Amino acid sequence: MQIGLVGKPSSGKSSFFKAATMIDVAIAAYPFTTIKPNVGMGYVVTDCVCKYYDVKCNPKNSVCVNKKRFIPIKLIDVAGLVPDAHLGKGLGNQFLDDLRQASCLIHIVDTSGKTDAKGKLTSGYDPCNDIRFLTKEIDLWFASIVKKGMSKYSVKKKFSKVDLVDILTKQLTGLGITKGDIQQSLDKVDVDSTVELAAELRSLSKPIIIAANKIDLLESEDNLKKMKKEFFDLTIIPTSAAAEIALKNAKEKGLIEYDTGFTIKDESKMNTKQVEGLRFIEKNVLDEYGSTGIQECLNKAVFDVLDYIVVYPVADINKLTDKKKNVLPDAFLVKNGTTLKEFAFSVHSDIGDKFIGGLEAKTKRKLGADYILQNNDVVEILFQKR
Ligand SMILES: Nc1nc2c(ncn2[C@@H]2O[C@H](COP(=O)(O)OP(=O)(O)OP(=O)(O)O)[C@@H](O)[C@H]2O)c(=O)[nH]1
Ligand SMILES: [Mg+2]
Repeated sequence: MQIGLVGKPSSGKSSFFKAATMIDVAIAAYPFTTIKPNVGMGYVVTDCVCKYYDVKCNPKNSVCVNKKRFIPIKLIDVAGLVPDAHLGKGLGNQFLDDLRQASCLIHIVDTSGKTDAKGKLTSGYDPCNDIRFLTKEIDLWFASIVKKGMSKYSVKKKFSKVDLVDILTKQLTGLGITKGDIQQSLDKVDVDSTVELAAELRSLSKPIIIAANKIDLLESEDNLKKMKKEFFDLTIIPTSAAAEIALKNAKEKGLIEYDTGFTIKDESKMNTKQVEGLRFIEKNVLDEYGSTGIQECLNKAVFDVLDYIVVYPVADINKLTDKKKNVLPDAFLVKNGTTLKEFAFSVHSDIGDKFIGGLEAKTKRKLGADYILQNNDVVEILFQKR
C-alpha cells in the first residue's frame, strides 16, 4: 500500500511526511525544498483483534500499542507542483512518475492563504485555486500516458485486429490501472476525449483526498469553510503537520504524554516558550479540530476512500498463532470484497496454487474459496502441504 503526498511548493508535504514517519527531511519556507522524493513508512491505526480475543499478541509485520494495531503503509513525498507543470513550469511533472504505484493521493493544501500558487509568501490567496489546478495537472499527467496508448492503438489497428482495452491496459498497468477500470471508464465517457477518459481513470485508480494543512494559523478557519463549501463532494481533513511534529518531538523528549490529547509531565523541565507553544496547539488545533489530523488523513484514505479492511492470517485458529507460536503475528490490509482464495494468493503464490479452503477463528467454521473476507477476520488458510 502506497500513498503519495502532492501539492504546490511550501504547502507542507515534507512536514506531513515527517509528522507521519518521524523521518528527518528537509523542511523550509521556500519553494522546491524537496527535489528528490522522500520515501518512508507511516501507519494506519485500528483496534487490534487481540482486544476481542483477550490475548497478548506478538506482532511481526505491524505493531500493537495499548491494543491498537499500527499497520505500515508507504508514503512518498514529492516535489511541489505548480500550474502548467505539464508544460514544464516549475520542476515540470516528470517527478510524478515516482507516484505511479500510489493507490491514493493526499493533496496537502496550505489553507492559510499565505502562499501563492508557486509557493511564495503572500497574503489573502484563495486555497480553492490549488484544489482546481492540482487536480487538473494530475489528470493531464494521466492524459499524456493515455494519449501514448491511443496513438499505439491507431497505428496498430491499421495492420491488424486489435483491442483498445488490451492496448490501454498494457499502457496503463504501470499506473496501477486494471482492465476493469478501463472498461468501466470507457462505458462512462467518450473514447475520443482523452482528457475526460484520463480524469475518470485517475479518479478510479488514484483518488485524491485533501489535507487542509496549516490549520493552526488563524487565517485558515474561514478558508477551510470556503473549501468545504465549494468542494463538498471531496474528503477534506483539517491538519496541522507542524503541530504533530511539535507534539511528537515533545513526546520523544519525554516532556509530554501524547495520544489524542497531551499532558505535560513536568512543567519545570520546559522553558516558557515550549509551554506556550504547546498551549497554542492545544487551543488552536486540538480543542478546535479534535486532533492534528495527520493520522485521520491516513486512516481515512485507507479505510474509507480505498475501502480496505484488516485480516489476520494464522496457522492455527484455536491458538491464533503462526508456526513459530507468535500470537496474531500479521495484520494484512486487503481491499473490501477480496475472496479467501485471492487473499491466499496475495499471502504467497504457492499457498494460492495449493489452496484447499480456510477456517475462521470466531465461529470456527469452514470457509470456501469464494468467501468474502470481513474486517478483523482471523483466518487459517488450508493448503496441500506437498
Ligand atoms: N504554521 C504551519 N506551518 C507549516 C505547517 N506545515 C508546514 N508548515 C511550514 O510550511 C513551510 C513549508 O513546509 P514544507 O514541509 O517544506 O513544504 P513542502 O510542501 O514540502 O515544500 P516543497 O518541498 O518546497 O514543495 C515550512 O516553513 C513549514 O514549517 C503547519 O501545519 N502549520
Ligand atoms: Mg518538501
